[in-house]
Amino acid sequence: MKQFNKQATSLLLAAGMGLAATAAWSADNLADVLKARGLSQQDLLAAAKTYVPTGKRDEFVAFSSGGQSGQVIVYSIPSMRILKYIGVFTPEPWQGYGFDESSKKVLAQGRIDGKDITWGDTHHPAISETNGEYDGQFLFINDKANPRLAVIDLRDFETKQIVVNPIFKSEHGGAFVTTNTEYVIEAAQYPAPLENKKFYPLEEMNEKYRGGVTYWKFDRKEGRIVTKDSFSLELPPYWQDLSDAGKGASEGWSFTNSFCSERYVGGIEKGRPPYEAGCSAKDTDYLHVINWKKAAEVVKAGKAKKINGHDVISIETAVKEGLLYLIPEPKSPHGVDVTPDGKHIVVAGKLDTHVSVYSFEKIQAAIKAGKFESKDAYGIPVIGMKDALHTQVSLGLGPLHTQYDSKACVAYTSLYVDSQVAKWNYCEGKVLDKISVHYNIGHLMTMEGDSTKPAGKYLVALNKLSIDRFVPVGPLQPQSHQLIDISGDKMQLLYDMPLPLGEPHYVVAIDAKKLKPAVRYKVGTDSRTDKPHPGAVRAGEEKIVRKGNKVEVFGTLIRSHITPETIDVEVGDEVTINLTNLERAQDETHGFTVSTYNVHASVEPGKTVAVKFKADKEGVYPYYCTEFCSALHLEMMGYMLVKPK
Ligand code: CUK
Ligand code: CUA
Repeated sequence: MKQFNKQATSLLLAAGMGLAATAAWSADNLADVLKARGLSQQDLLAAAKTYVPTGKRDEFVAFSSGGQSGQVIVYSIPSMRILKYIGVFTPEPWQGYGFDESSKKVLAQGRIDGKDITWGDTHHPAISETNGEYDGQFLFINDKANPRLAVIDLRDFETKQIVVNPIFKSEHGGAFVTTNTEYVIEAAQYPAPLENKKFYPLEEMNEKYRGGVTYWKFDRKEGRIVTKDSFSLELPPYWQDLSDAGKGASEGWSFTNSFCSERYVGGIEKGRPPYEAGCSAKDTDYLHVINWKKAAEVVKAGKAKKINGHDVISIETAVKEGLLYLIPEPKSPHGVDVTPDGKHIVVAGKLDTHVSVYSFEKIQAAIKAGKFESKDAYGIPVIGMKDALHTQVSLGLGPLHTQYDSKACVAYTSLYVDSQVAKWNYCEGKVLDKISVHYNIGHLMTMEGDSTKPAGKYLVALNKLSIDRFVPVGPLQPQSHQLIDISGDKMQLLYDMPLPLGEPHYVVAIDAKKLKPAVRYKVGTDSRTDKPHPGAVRAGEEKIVRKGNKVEVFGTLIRSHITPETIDVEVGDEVTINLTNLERAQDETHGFTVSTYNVHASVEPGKTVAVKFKADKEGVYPYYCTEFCSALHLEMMGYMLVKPK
């Protein structure tokens, strides 16, 4: 603390003296500003640690789940400046996502049972990894409500693919990637019949309802998930929760928590206790320990069954092949987080004050020796808790999630009920420090903190409540992200950022230098397929082609002109307008819309986009560029003339 005050004071003095020497205005004197704004030396130090002056850039880039918005929010650290929203499961007008033809096709991949689903409940983003380290190439995120997974390419920060889980009805334990992004993992949440073809009453949960884990095969070269090479493991109707992939020592394995292994059938209307009571009756639930590498071989050997056209390893096969084990874990846990070296698996208690640190070595020894304390109701071998535990540490009320530091053995765990972050040593099992956060922290995140090489430095607390932190904006308040300095022995709170788009369950942050985003597309690219767009034309080749009642425009955009300038159609015509942005200059995006036809395109340099609609009403419709791109931006327009038939 002494050291800290000395630093702050010298900073204050240095800055104050510099200003005093050049400016006579009292308002420009640092000491006066501090006084006028009621700021302390500690505030000044926090500001100096987070302020990024104009022209300078942040050190880390964070990808936050957008929660109920179904989007991803990108911000940078330590300034906490928001850089971008990425439309994922939800239309996003600025990017034309859901308003142009190519992006509509991406959203349509997320149709379920023939229904368009244009919202999502995003929970867990995951950055692609090489050798367990973030490589900055791709981002994955799950949708809990409508079990889906999305692939975002970090060359252009665009959503490229949505896959629908063929057997789950909700999923939560994902997205987490294996060490070289061979697979993207997601686990079910609320059990349901896997086929989903037939009704079964809740009373038949034990027999007919199932959970599971899906391993989506990722083709890095194509940047897409290959559904036919993906598979799932059937699991009992224990309500699976968070998962993590093994790494280092535990590479080839994955871990999935559960709650409600009671398989409780509600509820009050049937004279039984409600779910929250019935699901917490037992003292322990099960950690699922899965050998996914071996599971992939079992699928290759043809031992999986097909459910809805998807390879599923039955519980019976998984047990026979030695793929699946259970370990008791204290009552209704939440997060499971593998340590950077892969040797330990940390399970946070939620309804128990402890974090339980399991040893992968001990788990393997028990498996090798065939030392199991019992089998569960589905015949899965159960390893004794004592035979697998390294240590247990009582941290406080409501431990939820754990992240790691660059310092050996140092972990941070969120305490939801206590509204605190606990810093602790998982090797020796002791608490090192605690800091209060405002309020009810869910996840927390350290820089690259779930990789094999955490970068340390900063921690972000993702708080569920922000009461009294920001200017009130009505009953629905923003979430809050609090930036904490973890470089010293004591944690220091630096900054509060409101996050106004949804509940950002989880965030991942990567060293900004690892990201290599493009500045423009190769001319004529369809950004959603990464392939040449069939509607692309070069300057001078613009044309309008009419076939029956189909009118197709092949146009271009360049400052400050839309070619063609007029489009003549007849009522009832189906109109497709392809537009290629011919700009070479960086950041010279043009937008495009046609009055009242609910279409919008964002056309970045090199991109080709198509919008499509039926010209169903006679009249005069201006179209124009929606980005203020030059002094003649307002002149960048044209007319669509819809004549009567
Ligand atoms: S969950 Cu939200 S606080 Cu979906 Cu990872 Cu724990
Ligand atoms: Cu192009 Cu405005």
